[in-house]
Amino acid sequence: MAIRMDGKKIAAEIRGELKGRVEALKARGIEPCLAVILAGDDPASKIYVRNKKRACEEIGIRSLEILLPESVTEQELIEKIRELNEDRSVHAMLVQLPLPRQIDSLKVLDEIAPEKDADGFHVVNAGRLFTGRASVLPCTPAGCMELIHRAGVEVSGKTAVVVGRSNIVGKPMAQLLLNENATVTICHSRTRNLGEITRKADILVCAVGRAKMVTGEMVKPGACVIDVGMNRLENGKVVGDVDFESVDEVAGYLTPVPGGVGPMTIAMLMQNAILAAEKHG
Ligand code: NAP
Ligand code: L37
Repeated sequence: MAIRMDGKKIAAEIRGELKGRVEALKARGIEPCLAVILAGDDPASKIYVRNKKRACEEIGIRSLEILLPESVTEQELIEKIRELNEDRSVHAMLVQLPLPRQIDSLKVLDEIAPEKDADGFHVVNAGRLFTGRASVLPCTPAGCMELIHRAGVEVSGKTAVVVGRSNIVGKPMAQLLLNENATVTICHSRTRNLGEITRKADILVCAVGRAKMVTGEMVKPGACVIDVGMNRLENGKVVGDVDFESVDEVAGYLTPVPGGVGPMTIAMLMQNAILAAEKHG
């Protein structure tokens, strides 16, 4: 059986650590505030936004929830972002993805003032990450790195494989692993012989969105396997991209779903919001 990387527990520890930083800000007269924009009614997004709001409440960050209808126009959304950019009491914001299909996400994300970009998705922050300058890190990849570090898994010199190449998970994940001197391969929907490549990985990160696609025979014995996937089955159960039972037999370290990367994503979001208030409060 693999060692469990308990994101739920580690995220709770991190939130505890962050409370002190919130108190220090409040002592300076700054109440950190995170605005969360949710457009439309994607059911998964609603759950994630609710969990983000709860985490804010727990550690003392003011959260501002902005709900917009599925029919919202790109211009309306951009105007809301500009209003929040101007609002001195708002330190950080995020736009929950996916957005309704009439809206160009990249265009909208680039409207967020880079210093208030809690997700690190603004092109300037992405550019800073990819050119080796300090930057606000995308929450999910940052949470995965934190799990790897806290498990004591070495990264430098290791073979890492990331399955998935989205701007929000796969690409920044690969970059963070590269920054720590892993030898990184990125796989995607056109990759041939996926299993042959994943079997070489000392560190394997799966961010695809296909239930249980990574099975035990695709994993190197002893590998550290991070499951980013969140897939809701017809029976309502949430499972990852990793077939937990078969991979558990082979891997050295494994994250559960739920209770793995999800809570870490939120802990890193809280950290980004606090950092924004510390720097620009
Ligand atoms: P996405 O934008 O849909 O990207 C999925 C990636 O998987 C794409 O790069 C795609 O390749 C690749 N892919 C699709 N089918 C494949 C296959 N058969 N073999 C190999 N690669 C394949 O998704 P995302 O936003 O990165 O999210 C990925 C998963 O993580 C989803 O389940 C999402 O819900 C979850 N997620 C979880 C968290 C968390 O905090 N736990 C946060 C964000 C996302 P192409 O580029 O070639 O299409
Ligand atoms: N800002 N965040 C932003 N933009 C996006 O496009 N996808 C995405 C994003 N991601 C995000 O919010 N991810 C996320 C995923 C899972 C959780 C929270 C955020 C989470 O709370 N997961 C819990 C349980 C969820 C459930 O029961 O469905 C977990 O334990 O994994």
